[in-house]
Amino acid sequence: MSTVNVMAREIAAKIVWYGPGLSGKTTSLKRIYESVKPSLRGELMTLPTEADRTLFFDFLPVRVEKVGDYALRLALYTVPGQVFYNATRKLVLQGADGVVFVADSNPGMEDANRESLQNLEENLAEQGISIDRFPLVLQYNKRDLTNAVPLEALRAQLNRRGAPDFGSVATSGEGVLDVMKAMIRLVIRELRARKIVPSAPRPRTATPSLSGDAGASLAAQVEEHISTRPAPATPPRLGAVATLAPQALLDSTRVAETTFDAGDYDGCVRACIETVQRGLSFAGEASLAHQAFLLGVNGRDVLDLYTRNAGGNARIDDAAFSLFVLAQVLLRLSQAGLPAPEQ
Ligand SMILES: Nc1nc2c(ncn2[C@@H]2O[C@H](COP(=O)(O)OP(=O)(O)O)[C@@H](O)[C@H]2O)c(=O)[nH]1
Ligand SMILES: [Mg+2]
Repeated sequence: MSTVNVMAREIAAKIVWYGPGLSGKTTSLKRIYESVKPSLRGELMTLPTEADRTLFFDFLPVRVEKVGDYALRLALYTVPGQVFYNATRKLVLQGADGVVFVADSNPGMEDANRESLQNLEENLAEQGISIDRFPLVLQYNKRDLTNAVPLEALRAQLNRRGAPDFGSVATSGEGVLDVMKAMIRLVIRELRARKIVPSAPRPRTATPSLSGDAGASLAAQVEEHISTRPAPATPPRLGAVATLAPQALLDSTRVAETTFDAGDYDGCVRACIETVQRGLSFAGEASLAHQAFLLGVNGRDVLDLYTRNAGGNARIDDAAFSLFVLAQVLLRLSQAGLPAPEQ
């Protein structure tokens, strides 16, 4: 869901690392994090479950080179690969501008690779996007395994379309940046092809493109930003974060998720702050920092959440961060058995 901030001359694009569980998505994002200059990157946020499998998503904001006059900000995400997390995958995939598909070269994973690619295709199709016309890069990971499936076989199974593809060893970092660079090139090509970087603001009467393909979300976002920003109607549904919410926080958690889906990032940040505040209060009468400490929630994240509210100009990464903090709080509350049933 690229957003263009004409005033700040900034474009934000969303890239998602997709693939079966344990194929190396989180490891890849960690390597990218390490190789981006600290001044250009935000914090890598991951929310692991106890078994160290990513429950929601990893999230890494990165600022890239200029595209024309515009700075490009990337929000990099991974999805949980396990079959039963499809609701989360759909949420993370929403509005993506590009996908890196991380396949596992382990011979036992051939079916899982194919199923995950199929799942990607279906989830994109639900958004009206054809995978054949979507910015896609394939990353055949774990090339270091002695019994790795030959590259040509993986290519034949997963890349009939001939998208850019690379072998990689995420644990050592080999190939990971090639994947990242190829993805950025695709995103920039898309921006240029669709004249997303406008030379001058367009008239307010411009109508969004409805072609439903890869660039539509980019184009629509630009139009939306330049025109009067109508709030798209989104049917209420239970998203990934809301599944964690206790009854007392369910409504405001839903608000946080639906505003995110609708692109109302300010609304999302506000709803997250309100819900986090109420959630933390279940830890007893204490300062915010003390409540966070008692629950085992990262206090710095909570404080950082409050800064995202300033200026009323929240971006997608602010909103994603806010949902991330909210998910942390809800997870800790449920682990602590709070709020107690009589509350
Ligand atoms: N041998 C090998 N192991 C890898 C490679 N990349 C990731 N792993 C291991 O595979 C496991 C799952 O990686 P992770 O990044 O958490 O997978 P995710 O579920 O896709 O996020 C971890 O134990 C990693 O150390 C690789 O290129 N080669
Ligand atoms: Mg992971």
